[in-house]
Amino acid sequence: MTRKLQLLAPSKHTGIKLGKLKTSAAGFPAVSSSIAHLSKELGLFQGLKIMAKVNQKGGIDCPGCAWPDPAHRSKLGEYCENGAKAIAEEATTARVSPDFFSKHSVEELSTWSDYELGKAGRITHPMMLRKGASHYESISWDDAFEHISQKIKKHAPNESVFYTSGRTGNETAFLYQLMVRKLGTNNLPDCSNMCHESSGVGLGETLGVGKGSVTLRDLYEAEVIMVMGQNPGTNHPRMLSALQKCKQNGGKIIHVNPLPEAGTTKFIDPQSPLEILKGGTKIADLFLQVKINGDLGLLKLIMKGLLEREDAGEDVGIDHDFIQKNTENVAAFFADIRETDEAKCYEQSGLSMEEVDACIELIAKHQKIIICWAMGITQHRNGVANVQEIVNLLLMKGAIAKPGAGTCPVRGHSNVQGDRTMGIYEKPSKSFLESLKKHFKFNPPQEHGYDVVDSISAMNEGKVKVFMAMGGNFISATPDSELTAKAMQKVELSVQISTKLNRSHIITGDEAIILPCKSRVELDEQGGVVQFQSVENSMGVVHRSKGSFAPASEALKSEVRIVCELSSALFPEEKEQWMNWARDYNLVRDEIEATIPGFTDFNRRVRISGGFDLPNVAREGLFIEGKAKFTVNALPDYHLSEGQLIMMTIRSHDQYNTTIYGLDDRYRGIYNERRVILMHRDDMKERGLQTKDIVSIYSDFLGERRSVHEFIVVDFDIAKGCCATYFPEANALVPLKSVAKKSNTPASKFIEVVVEKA
Ligand SMILES: Nc1nc2c(c(=O)[nH]1)N[C@H]1C(S)=C(S)[C@@H](COP(=O)(O)OP(=O)(O)OC[C@H]3O[C@@H](n4cnc5c(=O)[nH]c(N)nc54)[C@H](O)[C@@H]3O)O[C@H]1N2
Ligand SMILES: Nc1nc2c(c(=O)[nH]1)N[C@H]1C(S)=C(S)[C@@H](COP(=O)(O)OP(=O)(O)OC[C@H]3O[C@@H](n4cnc5c(=O)[nH]c(N)nc54)[C@H](O)[C@@H]3O)O[C@H]1N2
Ligand SMILES: [Mo]
Repeated sequence: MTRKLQLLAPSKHTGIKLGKLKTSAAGFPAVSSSIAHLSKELGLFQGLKIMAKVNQKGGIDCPGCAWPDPAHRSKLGEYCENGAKAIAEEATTARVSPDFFSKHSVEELSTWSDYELGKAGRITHPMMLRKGASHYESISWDDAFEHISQKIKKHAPNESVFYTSGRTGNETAFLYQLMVRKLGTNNLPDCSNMCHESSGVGLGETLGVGKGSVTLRDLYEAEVIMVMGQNPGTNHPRMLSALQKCKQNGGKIIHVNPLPEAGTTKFIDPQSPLEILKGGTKIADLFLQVKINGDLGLLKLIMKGLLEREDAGEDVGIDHDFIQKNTENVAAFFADIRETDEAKCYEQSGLSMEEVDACIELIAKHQKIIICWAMGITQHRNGVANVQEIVNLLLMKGAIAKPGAGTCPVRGHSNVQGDRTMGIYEKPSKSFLESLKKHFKFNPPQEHGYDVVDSISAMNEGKVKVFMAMGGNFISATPDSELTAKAMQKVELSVQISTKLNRSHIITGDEAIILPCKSRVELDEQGGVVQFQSVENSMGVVHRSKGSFAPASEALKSEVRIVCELSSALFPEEKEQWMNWARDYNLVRDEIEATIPGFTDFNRRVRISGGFDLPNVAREGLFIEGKAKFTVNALPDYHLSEGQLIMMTIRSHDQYNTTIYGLDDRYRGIYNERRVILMHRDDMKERGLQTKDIVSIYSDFLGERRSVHEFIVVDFDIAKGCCATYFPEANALVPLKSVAKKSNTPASKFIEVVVEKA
């Protein structure tokens, strides 16, 4: 029997309600919303008890975003509304037990939305979906490991793919990549491939390190912070306190976004009663409502403006000393900027001369400049070029490797940066492999592996037999949902190590296994001793994360133990070694110290309150071979045909990636509905559309057409010519081959679409 699954999430509506666009973030509504989510999932008392431990030194690292913790922590718990939701989601009392699976067939579950699947609760036991079966059945841990290891060993190493999502702790990540490389493949795609890969590549090539250069203190001291392509009020709410501190110290904030996001307009610190009474701090001094992908044009206009003002005798703070001592390729760069096609820059950015001049003025007058960015910059075909133009501007001003200045790519998942440091990377460096070889005495594979997009293509071509995921939701998070679903169905066995149910447990290979794991908030006891893992935040600080709550089910294993027991099945002759690691994570940290630079004295330093900093050449001004590189980047090359709009896929206030906490997007005033498309009034008028009309959206790319239906139009303050839908509902429109040059990141923020009334 073959299963007849619904490949795309259902398109049913949930009953839209529209409110007003909010102009401030956090404050009382954020506090009450956190409490509501916590009470619903786990009861008020338990909820508040957990929150008091989040992001305290030695406590639980918030599984939400990767924003760093301040030196002085709030007594109320250093958390935000969306951190509270992330924790409520994992600490929920709802359970997905073997009984649940016997009641619901996978065919039935394929008609549930991501929201409904997630709300079903925590998975309690290992489960297996046998070939042709309609329901998952229980399987013992030992049988599961044996079955997976037999399947993996049956095929060539490169016929297996091992995905990682960025919530995985360092110790798990290190052992997981070691297991994979011992098997003989570098097929280690991760969520970073879809996220900040463009930042990693762009920064690595120019500054010598694929990470940001600033610390929290730098943000407080900066004179100008540009926030580009980022929605901190929703996705990094604790960043708003840092922006607020910068403002209180006299700093200026420039917000570049096609949408006027609430948190960047005004912030009311929920942990400060005084702030709530005062009505908060105005955050952005200048809001530049760029068109989608107009950032490169804007940056070029700023840099050209600086050069021209200097030619006219004005002091605009171009740091020629710094440039001469620390950089190369400046001549070619200046020549390119001078030749910039201004008209095209204005057209692509959609900004006026007055707006750009106001921005140049702020940049010209200050030297301590930080640029922060996230997905609005990286998820473009020219994502790497965007990042490199940001670097160019900072280098021009000498605004790097100095207090109050530098690069700040704001990371997503709480340990996505740490996972990379641990070797979760399909293109490992020669030195990393050499270090593994020397220490573990085996020959790691040299050939690069598949990233996310290449994995999907390989699956589609039938080249992948086993797919395994350490967390995440590959099916919903990846582009081209229908193609990806079909590709996954060509795999023989798919394995998910997960906390909660999602579409990747439903759209599977011929056979599927679910290995349920403990979450970060839960107590992890091994050999009678409570263990902790370490994580690295967005600013390169490594610190502990220790859970303390009773696990959702007694049958759960920790991620470290799952990797070690599977490895024992794969490499029986090494069983003793792997089981020692499973019993004592200190021993894993010793291996990390022995193989990865920057982890000297790891076991001692990780226990220091607040953790320790990893070395960072860009922060220290050392760069590659001593020089930072200016680069020449072309303007984005696109041409919209008649009637086309540019669409971005973004997060609502009530979701964590593919985990949907609720159906509201409070700051944007959209309630109880996710199948919406935000449009500019003029674009609606041109198409004869009104708010609440139902439309189909078509994406045309390289002669192929993709479509989604039953989306509800919402009149919104968005840059003209642009529209927005939520991720993952609109992922079916993102063409697999529309990717960033060099980083291969899906261009989820730039989809050429046509919108038609249904
Ligand atoms: N609560 C919560 N927190 C999260 C997440 C979550 O889903 N929920 N996800 C985590 C992860 S993995 C990540 S990567 C981060 C994501 O954090 P963000 O990058 O803030 O998330 P997105 O919703 O993708 O928002 C992108 C922002 O860029 C803007 N934008 C889109 N295109 C452009 C453009 O071309 N130019 C400019 N200037 N702006 C543009 C959008 O309007 C939006 O404000 O957040 C992390 N934190
Ligand atoms: N169109 C579009 N697509 C996008 C994006 C976009 O902006 N637009 N953003 C991209 C980005 S930035 C990212 S990072 C990716 C995210 O891609 P993923 O990281 O793959 O997706 P998540 O939704 O974060 O994964 C959620 C699942 O992780 C599991 N999980 C949660 N906690 C744990 C844990 O502690 N351990 C384990 N083992 N499992 C756990 C749960 O089962 C949960 O359902 O999506 C990308 N896709
Ligand atoms: Mo991300």
